[in-house]
Amino acid sequence: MFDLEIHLDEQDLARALRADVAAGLRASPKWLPPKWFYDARGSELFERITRLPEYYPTRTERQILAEHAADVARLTGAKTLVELGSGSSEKTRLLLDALTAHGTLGGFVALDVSPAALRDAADKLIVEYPGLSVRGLVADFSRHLGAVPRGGDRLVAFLGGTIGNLLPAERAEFLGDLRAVLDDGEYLLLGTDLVKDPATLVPAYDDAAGVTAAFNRNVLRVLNRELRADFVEDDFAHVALWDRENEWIEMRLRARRDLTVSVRDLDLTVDFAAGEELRTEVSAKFRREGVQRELAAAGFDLRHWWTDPQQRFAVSLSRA
Ligand code: AVJ
Repeated sequence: MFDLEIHLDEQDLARALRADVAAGLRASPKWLPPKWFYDARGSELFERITRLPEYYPTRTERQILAEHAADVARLTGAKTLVELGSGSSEKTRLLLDALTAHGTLGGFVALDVSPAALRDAADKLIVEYPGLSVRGLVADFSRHLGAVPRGGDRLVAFLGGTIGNLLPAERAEFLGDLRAVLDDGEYLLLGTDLVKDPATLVPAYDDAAGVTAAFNRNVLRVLNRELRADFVEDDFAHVALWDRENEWIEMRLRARRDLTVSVRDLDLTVDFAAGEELRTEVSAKFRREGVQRELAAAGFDLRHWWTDPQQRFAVSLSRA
């Protein structure tokens, strides 16, 4: 059984994009939120990133989940798995298998801004897990957590290190909101990329094949299509840098020369000086103490911390 609930329609998305672009391109320094990378082409480029030799997070998290999914099932005894920002729900199968084997699982709820991703994922899951009730919520995890159905001994999975794409204040708000929709004793499974040598970090965001550069520039195509802007992709260089103070990777687009860009649907003209940078993504890297502190501040008790042998990535299990 599959049911898709829309909490965010095309019009809401269009309105949010306009507001973000209007604010971000008028700001100094200029910025755009990373969520606008993920149209069909951007999602496809992200899938390719996850298979690059330099991009270790996806395969490392999968390895950790493969090793500990049975622990997660035993420790939580969850009846409902809720996945936030589920995308293709690929790593979810490890959890669904473990919870099915443990005998407790009844339902799966996937929340994502992309109805296409939810439909594709659900079509496969209902065949692979007969009897599982599958529900898709078209929603934004930073705005619609209230849409997650209550009850049912839930385990919320927020994987991939996506929490790192939120700024610290946004993270605190998100974790607080999530804790507020959970009952005492329910669980959060969180994937966080860890602080490590910039010689490993930077190539993960600036690969030799240029896939991440294409992914970064894809946001300009989204603006051209959705808001009738006239960005020329080749006018911008892909930049990935490690910010030591904040312990995050930043992706930027750097103007190769003086430019004037128009965004017709916003009646906006934007000047870029040669060398000027537009920030398109922050990807924070974490340490155990920081994760534990942020979770505790939101009312979560970090109970388990699992990593790979090289300590590149961590999956933690916390109790609400
Ligand atoms: C969405 C968190 C998995 O920040 O690593 C990949 C997105 N950006 N390469 C990340 C991304 C550039 C990614 N996550």
